[in-house]
Order: sequence, then C-alpha cells, then structure tokens
Amino acid sequence: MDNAKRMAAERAAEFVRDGMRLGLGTGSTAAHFVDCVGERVAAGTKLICVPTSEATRKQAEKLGIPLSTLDETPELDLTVDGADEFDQELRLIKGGGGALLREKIVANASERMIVITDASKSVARLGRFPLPVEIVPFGAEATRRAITRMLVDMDQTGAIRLRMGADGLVFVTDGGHYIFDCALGSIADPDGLARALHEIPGVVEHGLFLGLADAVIVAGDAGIKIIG
Ligand code: ABF
Repeated sequence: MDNAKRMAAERAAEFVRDGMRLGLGTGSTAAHFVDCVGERVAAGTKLICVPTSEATRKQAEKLGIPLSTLDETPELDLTVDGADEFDQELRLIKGGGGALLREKIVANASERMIVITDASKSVARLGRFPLPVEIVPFGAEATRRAITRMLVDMDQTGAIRLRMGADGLVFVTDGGHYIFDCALGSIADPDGLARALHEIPGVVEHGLFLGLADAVIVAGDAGIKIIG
C-alpha cells in the first residue's frame, strides 16, 4: 500500500513546474508528495509552497522547502492532496487526518487540485468513510443534535461521534475546532448534504470536497490510473 502511495505521489510530482506556487496536502500519501517536492527543491526547482497543516509545515521545513502563507500567496497554481474516499465524479471525502478546513481553503485557492490516492479509496457512492464535520467547541452538544435532526430529515441516519485524540482527550484541529465523525454508510445527495451542513450554526466546514478535484491519480496493482 505504501508503495502505491509513493507511486501516486511521484506521478503527481511530474506536474510540478519551476516557479510554481504549490499547496501541500496532509496525510501519509501527501507526505510522499512533500518528499518528492523536497527532492525537486534540492535539485534547484524554484517553488513557493503553502502547507495545509502544521504536520506538513514541519515536514516541509525539515526538507528545506520554501514556505509561504495564503495571506502572502493567495493564488496557487496547484494543490496535491490525499483523500479518504473518491467517486467516479471526482467527489471526495477528506478529513480523516483532521486537516479538512485548511485543505479545503488551500484547494479552493488553487488553479488545479490533483488528488493522490490508492484503489482502496474508490467507492461507487460516498459515505463508507465516516464524514468529518468540523465545528466550533462552543455548544458542541447542541450542534450535534442539530446535525442529527438535519440528517434524519434527509433520511441519512448514522452515529455521530466526537473525534478523540491518541491522548484520550477530545481531538482539536490546527484551527482550534472539534470534529464529529458521521458514520452515514452511503450518501444519497452529497451536494444537498453539503448545503444543509453549512446551514447549521456552529458547523465550520465538512469533509465533502465537491467540484474541487481536477484529477485523481490512483495507484493500484495494475499501476497508475488518472481519472479526470
Ligand atoms: C488528507 O489525506 C486527509 O484529508 C485525508 O484524511 C488523508 C488521507 O490520508 P492518507 O493519504 O494517509 O490515506 O488529505
């Protein structure tokens, strides 16, 4: 599996051109891409990169990758990032790594977004992976109940769990928020669900990435496939 992730990352690195402004994704697959970018920088390629998480920022710093922020570089040429699930219409579920808010902001600020992943993430319909929903800590239980009511109205039932960290405490995102993982099983109307989530006070963002990915690079036993 890790070899597949590395293969997908190396294929994405072929799209990197001298002088590009890059968004650097988060997760184990994206970490391979950051390694590839580090190799390109070491070989003299001039790049400016915006990380999507503190973890990616630390990795990039160690590799000597020139970093910027979205405030300094609000328009990016290309973002390369992982995903937890993708369908054939290039719709994604992301956020298993807890970085969905910055990932979505960076992807939206990019001319192109390329997703790097492996065949195990491919689904006919989104929802097998629990949908992450990022919320402000204030009134979390009230927000959870509001999300539950909305899901019942959309005939989308499933457990909503507050994400816990490895330390046994509530997981807190780089932005200081909490995450609910919604085990929906299958999402009938991703666009409708995305809209309904944004109408709930307290919801900051969610892991449905719709209309953001321009291509998905899928590595599997049969090699590399590019969708889109
Ligand atoms: C990140 O990549 C997250 O949004 C997503 O959860 C993760 C996938 O991780 P991995 O590449 O380790 O499977 O963008």
